[in-house]
Amino acid sequence: MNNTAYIALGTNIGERTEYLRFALKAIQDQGIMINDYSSIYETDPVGYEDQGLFLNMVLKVKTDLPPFELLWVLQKIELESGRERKIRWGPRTLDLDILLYNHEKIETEHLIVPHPRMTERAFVLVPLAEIDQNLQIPAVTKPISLLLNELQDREGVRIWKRRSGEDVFVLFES
Ligand code: PH2
Ligand code: MG
Ligand code: MG
Repeated sequence: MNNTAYIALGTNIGERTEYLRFALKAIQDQGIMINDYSSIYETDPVGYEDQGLFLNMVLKVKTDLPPFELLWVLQKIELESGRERKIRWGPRTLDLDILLYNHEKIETEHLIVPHPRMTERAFVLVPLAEIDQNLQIPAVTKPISLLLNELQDREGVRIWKRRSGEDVFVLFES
């Protein structure tokens, strides 16, 4: 497993925890190794505001998949969760975004890494910083902690289930 990627998970329809659990299981079943994970946060919707609250979290994974194959696998998992694409930034059963892939910069029609809006979104940066405060984002000089301090919407991101221990699935035990 030679590559390190960070993946953001989001869900705001139905049994949100079940969609997160489904995603984690499906990611593992694809041979992608979950190396670290954040707490689960409940977050106010950003962009399109007339929709339900999200659950968001971030994973650090190790994978042999090149970026486009990783994207393809994640999109397949989104579809298997029953996701339909109707409104941009609208409600979704499951959204799986590649935030970072090693230290690469990728700019293509279907995949942009680092994720173009990640530095503006507290629902991404708060869980990401929980995994690695000192993470360096390619082409961004400021450390995550400083980016976070500049964000207005941090109060829209509230801890919902705190991470504990090595095993990500402990998050789903009541
Ligand atoms: N995802 C979006 C748009 N807005 N808001 C929150 N709080 N969480 C999300 O994951 C999210 C969003 C588009 O992907
Ligand atoms: Mg997204
Ligand atoms: Mg997406």
